[in-house]
Amino acid sequence: ASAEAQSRFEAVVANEQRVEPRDWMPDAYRATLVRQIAQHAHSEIIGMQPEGNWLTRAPSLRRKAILLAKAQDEAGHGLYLYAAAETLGVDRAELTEKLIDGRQKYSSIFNYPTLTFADVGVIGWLVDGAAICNQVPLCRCSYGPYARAMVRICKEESFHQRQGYELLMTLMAGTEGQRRMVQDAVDRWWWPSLMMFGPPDGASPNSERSMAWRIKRHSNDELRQRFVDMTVPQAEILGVTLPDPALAWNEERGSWDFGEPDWSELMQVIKGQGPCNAQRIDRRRAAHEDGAWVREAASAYAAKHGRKGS
Ligand code: FAQ
Repeated sequence: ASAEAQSRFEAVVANEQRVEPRDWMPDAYRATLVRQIAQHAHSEIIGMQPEGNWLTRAPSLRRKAILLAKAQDEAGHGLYLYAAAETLGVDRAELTEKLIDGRQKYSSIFNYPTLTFADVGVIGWLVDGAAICNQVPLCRCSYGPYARAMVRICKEESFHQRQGYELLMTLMAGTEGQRRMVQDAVDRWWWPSLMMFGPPDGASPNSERSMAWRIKRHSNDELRQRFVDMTVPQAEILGVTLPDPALAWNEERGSWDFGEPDWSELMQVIKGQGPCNAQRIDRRRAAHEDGAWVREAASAYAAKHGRKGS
């Protein structure tokens, strides 16, 4: 690259403008974006599975319609994100192959099982809540197509978070058994939700460079703290206990102190040894193989259409 292209890129980033697909960019910047956007897209697609487990067993038609709409939104988010990745010169089919071969990652959180319907509410409240904390700053990411995709995704995530909270409010106003079910789901999802933000800053090899490039705007620990501060008052209103004896208001910092997540568990799950990793990938692979005829038909149709020039 010419020195001029390099300095133009640096100026765009420094001046809070957007880098666009046809602009020159460093190879490592492109590779970092492909990595993060692909992981993010894969997470949305794999993330439909834990909730999908409850689609046929939702307790009412209303709850079923809501859950179906949420899962459809997630499919849409996956598609916007794959489209954003394609503007960087990678092929969607190749990204899917890498996911099902285990060469690319997706969020650790989707490797935990959904044992009761309260898990659907807790995923909305905590998992979508964490996703919002992490993703709102990505609306200001230096890469234009990713930043723009995040605007719409965040609006829908906010809606998902509220549906989860409303579901939990309803359960908490129910029977003693329903309240216990909510507490049990909170106990199981709290720590994995904190792990969604990634390893602690000292063990996060990508953060520094991603922050310098203004892909990430805050460190993993900063966002985790923001999530805890946002969630503690919501837990109080809901009437559940967050399973962390170290949670305490820190007057000096104006923030909540909290305990240390089990980082060895996060590393195990990222390496593929979480409770549902194998099942999630098997299901994704089967869906991909079962859909081969649809892709073939769509390609044949596109080829025919292209020849006619219409
Ligand atoms: N799970 O150096 P860092 C959703 C990997 S929300 C798995 O800190 P970075 C909505 C990391 O990739 C979930 N892997 O990495 C929804 C790296 O490995 P690599 C998706 C993780 O990139 C809700 C290594 O560890 N959201 O889907 C995790 O600077 C409900 C070292 O880590 C996004 O993807 C983890 N938790 O920071 C859907 C948001 N943490 O790639 C359905 C965009 C770290 O070098 C239902 N992504 N790793 O091989 C990001 O903000 C960042 O990529 C982080 C990680 C913060 C996740």
